[in-house]
Amino acid sequence: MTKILVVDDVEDNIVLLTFDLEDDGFDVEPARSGQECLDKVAAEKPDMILLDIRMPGLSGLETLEILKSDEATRMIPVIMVSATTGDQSIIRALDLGAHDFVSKPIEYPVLAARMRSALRLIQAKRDLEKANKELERLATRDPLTGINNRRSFFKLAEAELTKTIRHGRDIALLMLDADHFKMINDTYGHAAGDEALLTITEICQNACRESDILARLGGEEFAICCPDTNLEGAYAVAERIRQQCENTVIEHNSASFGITLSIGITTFVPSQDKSITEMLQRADNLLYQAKEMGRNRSIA
Ligand code: GH3
Ligand code: MG
Ligand code: MG
Ligand code: MG
Repeated sequence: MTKILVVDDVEDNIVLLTFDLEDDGFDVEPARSGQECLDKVAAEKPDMILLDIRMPGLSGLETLEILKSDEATRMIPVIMVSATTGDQSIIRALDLGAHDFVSKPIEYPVLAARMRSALRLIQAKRDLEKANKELERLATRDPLTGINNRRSFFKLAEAELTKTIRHGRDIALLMLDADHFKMINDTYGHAAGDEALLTITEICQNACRESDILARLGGEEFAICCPDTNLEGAYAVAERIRQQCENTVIEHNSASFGITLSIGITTFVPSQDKSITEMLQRADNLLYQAKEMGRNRSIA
């Protein structure tokens, strides 16, 4: 239900408006002053505010200015209610970000039409925000696991590396690859393989800090960038993940099987590394060694 905060210092005005608004199916919340409006806006999260201009204490304009300067309330559409048609403060109100205005005495059908217009606008804005979020997700996330994709990994890890270099701190990189993954697909089917990728993702997520950047680089290859982490710390993370995988049984349909990981670990070498690419190359070489040495191991 659409919630409307009706702000007016005169009780009769609130009562009359509430009657019409509720008749139209709106949920009405009254406020008898600018201050009460500000207090209620946080708690009630109205979809729209009808704001009287002339009020003792905080005026409608002052209230509007506060609403529009606060990130949390800026987007709520405000329709000003002015005492007379020639009210100069209407211009000020529109400049401050009011969506629209109506004059007293209120002709309810006109107000209702203006409210519908404001609600259409706010809906369009919401749809746009949602579409933008979805685009952002598609561009940065791996569709199967929901973690960062390769592109997002490089972007985030490069930014982290720049920060680390500036502050002379540590940064570590892990490269992980599932062992004999082709065999899992061939034996249990592709869907079981996908299930294994989800299990690996979850194990990595649980082993990581909030500040670590976890990504699926492609296929059955994952990478983790760990800021403020030295080789010892990174090795501990790798081993935690590797052992957890080794000890996890994956169930898919009636099959149950295990999965192991080979992991290459490296830290930033100032004399060699210009970017994440060099670090990743080194981690990949170490990963290859781990495979050569019999898989299911971490090599730093
Ligand atoms: P190794 O131990 O040397 O890493 O052997 P491997 O079989 O894991 O390596 P290989 O690169 O030969 O095979 C990787 C397999 O991963 C082949 C491919 O079909 C599978 N794969 C890649 N992406 C996906 C995916 O999204 N889902 C599933 N189920 N399998 C995938
Ligand atoms: Mg008034
Ligand atoms: Mg593999
Ligand atoms: Mg691979």
